[in-house]
Amino acid sequence: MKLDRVQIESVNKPKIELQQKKFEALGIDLEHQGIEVKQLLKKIKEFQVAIPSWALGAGGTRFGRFSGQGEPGTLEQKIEDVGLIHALTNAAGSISLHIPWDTPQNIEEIKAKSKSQGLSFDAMNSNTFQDQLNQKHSYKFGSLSSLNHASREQAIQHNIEVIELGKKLGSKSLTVWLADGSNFPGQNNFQTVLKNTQDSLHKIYKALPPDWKLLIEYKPYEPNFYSTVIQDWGTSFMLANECGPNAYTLVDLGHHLPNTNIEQIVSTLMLKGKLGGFHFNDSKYGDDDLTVGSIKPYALFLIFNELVYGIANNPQNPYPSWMIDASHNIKDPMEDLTQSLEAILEAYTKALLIDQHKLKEAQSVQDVVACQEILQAAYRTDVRPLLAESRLQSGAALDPIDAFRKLKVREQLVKERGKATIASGL
Ligand SMILES: [Mn+2]
Repeated sequence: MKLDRVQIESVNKPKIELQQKKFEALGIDLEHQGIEVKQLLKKIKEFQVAIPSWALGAGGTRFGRFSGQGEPGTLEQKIEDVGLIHALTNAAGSISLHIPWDTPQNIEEIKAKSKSQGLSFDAMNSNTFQDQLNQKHSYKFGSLSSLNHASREQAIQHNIEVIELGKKLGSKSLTVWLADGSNFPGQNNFQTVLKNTQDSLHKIYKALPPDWKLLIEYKPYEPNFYSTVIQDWGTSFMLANECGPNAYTLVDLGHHLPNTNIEQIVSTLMLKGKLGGFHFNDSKYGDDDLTVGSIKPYALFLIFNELVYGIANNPQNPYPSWMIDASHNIKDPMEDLTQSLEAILEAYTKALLIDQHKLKEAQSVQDVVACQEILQAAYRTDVRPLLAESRLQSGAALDPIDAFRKLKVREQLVKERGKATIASGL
């Protein structure tokens, strides 16, 4: 299924008049503050977030999974779903593949399919956190950190194969997330498993093309509950430094202990030129993988403040890769992803409104009240008419969720695919 512009225009039409009034009013306010609306719109249009291939079906917990209907059963259908989200939002211009769940059978066909939907291939994701059918050596007690040399070598080889596949697809980065760690004190020698991981990552890094990035993700717990080998940004940063200049830290919002100051981590990594990528989601307690912006939208805005500052002031840091890494247990995954995209763009746009010059001035005279006023003036601005305008100018939907429902996208997918299809993934 594909949406054409005429269909999207038909649902936009009744909303255009009111949208124009709202956009005009906001524009007057912003221009009055010295903000160039045209420039702002350009930045919003350019901001693209990758959708992972495992996010198009219903997620689940270890207690169960409740399937939706019309889920994409093949990689082609997953690409189609991302294409539909992109057509409605103009914000999801790439797909991030998980190997082996979504290994393409025919590379040229998959490339043509994604091109026809206006999509490119973002980071490749390896998987050494579970055993695959007929796999020779188990990852039960670790992969890149394993004490078993054969398991370790197999995991390294898998990552190298994922790079080779990514090269054919036109991807430019490999994301490594390890489940390695221990469930009980005494189970692992911390130094041994860290050293093994370092050696393994180094071998993978050596197989990386010179224009690629190696993104090292960290997480403090789960599925191992006593320790994980790459537990925090410091460990990831250290391993990235040891690998070389093209290895970076990847921040996943859900991979922190409660109340961690994530914006400060972002700031530190960008100063050191080592923030390579970002996984968006939201959480109340742990790695809840909820819709972006559904729990802590102000924290997301503060993180974007640091990202925007870093992009403008840290040429030593490459432009980060953006991806949504959430799980959709009870909502329609496509609607849920659309909500996440809106929250990301809202936080980004609000961060762009911060008067950095005034903020620096207020900081220099320790005017704490003014500092807060400056941040919150940006945060309290309703930027939704700007986001809608950016979509309108790009041929996307003024209100993507409303359009998704009015154009009966899910109903059509159910007709095409049936009720009982199941997407591979988490
Ligand atoms: Mn992640």
